[in-house]
Amino acid sequence: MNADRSTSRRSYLCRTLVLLAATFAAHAAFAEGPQSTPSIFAPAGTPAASIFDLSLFVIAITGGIFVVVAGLLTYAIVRYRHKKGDEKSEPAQVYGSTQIELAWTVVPVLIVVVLFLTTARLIFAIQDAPRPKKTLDVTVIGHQFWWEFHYPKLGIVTANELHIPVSSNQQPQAVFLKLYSADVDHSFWVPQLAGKTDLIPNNENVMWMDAKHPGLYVGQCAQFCGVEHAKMLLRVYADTPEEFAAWVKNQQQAAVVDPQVEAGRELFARQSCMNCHTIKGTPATGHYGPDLTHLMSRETIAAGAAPNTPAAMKEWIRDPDSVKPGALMPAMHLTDGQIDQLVAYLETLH
Ligand code: HEC
Ligand SMILES: [Cu+2]
Repeated sequence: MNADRSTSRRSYLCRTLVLLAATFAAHAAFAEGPQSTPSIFAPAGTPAASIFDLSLFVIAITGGIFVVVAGLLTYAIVRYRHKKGDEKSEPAQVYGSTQIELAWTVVPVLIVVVLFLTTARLIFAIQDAPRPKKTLDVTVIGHQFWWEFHYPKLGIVTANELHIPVSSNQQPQAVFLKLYSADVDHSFWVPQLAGKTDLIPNNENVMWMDAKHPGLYVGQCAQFCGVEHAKMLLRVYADTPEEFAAWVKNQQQAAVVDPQVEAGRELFARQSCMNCHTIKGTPATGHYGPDLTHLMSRETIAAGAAPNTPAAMKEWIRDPDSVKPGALMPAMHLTDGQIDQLVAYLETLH
């Protein structure tokens, strides 16, 4: 009997250890760099890593509760199931027990308090983290259904694809974001780097993040903001210091002026494109849509709804709604020839 019990206890311990090891192996396998889909299981930044650790703690506690409750339930179902010859007898009738009721009230309250305190402590720890010496400031403005990024100290404006320098032990680097909205609530979420933060009209929110491995981190708007919310994707590129410096240098230039695409440039100014889009160094200074000065430095268009290829661009200009239903750029009813000229022009904006 005793021997039996200790073997089962040992096999239970074994299984728990295997499970834990598997969790950590998965963690380690994931932890190396960016994933192709948003993932909370592969933290690559300081805030994301502490959130991941907290979520393991929460899963352990709630998993423990699940095992106890499901175990007792299974035991009760099996042990007290209907048996032949039982028809006459009645189970013991219990009318209230102060002890049991106290236990199942106090214990859950304590558990909830522990979860609440650990979560609140982590939120404040992340928010109040000391600022490292090297920081990058970025202002993020949420729009239906795209992201506007300003780098106030660098004089850069871009959209949907955020470039940040990678953070290493030798050169720790953090990015501080100020978040605003031009219309409705949005939420900035790149799960491998940091937690969610909402962008709220007439309100400033702040958050910070760092990226420990170079590469592309994907995310998305995490707050329903209208018809095209699902295609309001986010891309954060963690560049090596050299890549980042080159990117900054290019973004600071005015738009390329290529005489070969004069027709397209004129068309852009004549159609109302320029009322909604800025192209630095040209009369186009609209702010309703993304800055197109360095459009070709982006890998996607329309907040990740399509790849940045000439074909997708043509389709986008012909009928934005067919690429991204509900997009707030109108179809301009242009001829194929005009669209070709416009795209030829846009393709020069490196
Ligand atoms: C009424 C304002 C408006 C006008 C006019 C307009 N656009 Fe747009 N444009 C937008 C908005 C808003 C977006 C972002 C849509 C989204 O991603 O949901 C956009 C996105 C784009 C993009 C993708 C940019 C990126 O980085 O994702 C291109 C390219 C573009 N417009 C080109 C044009 C051209 C060319 C014209 C003229 C034929 C034009 N737009 C006219 C509002 C406008
Ligand atoms: Cu949104």
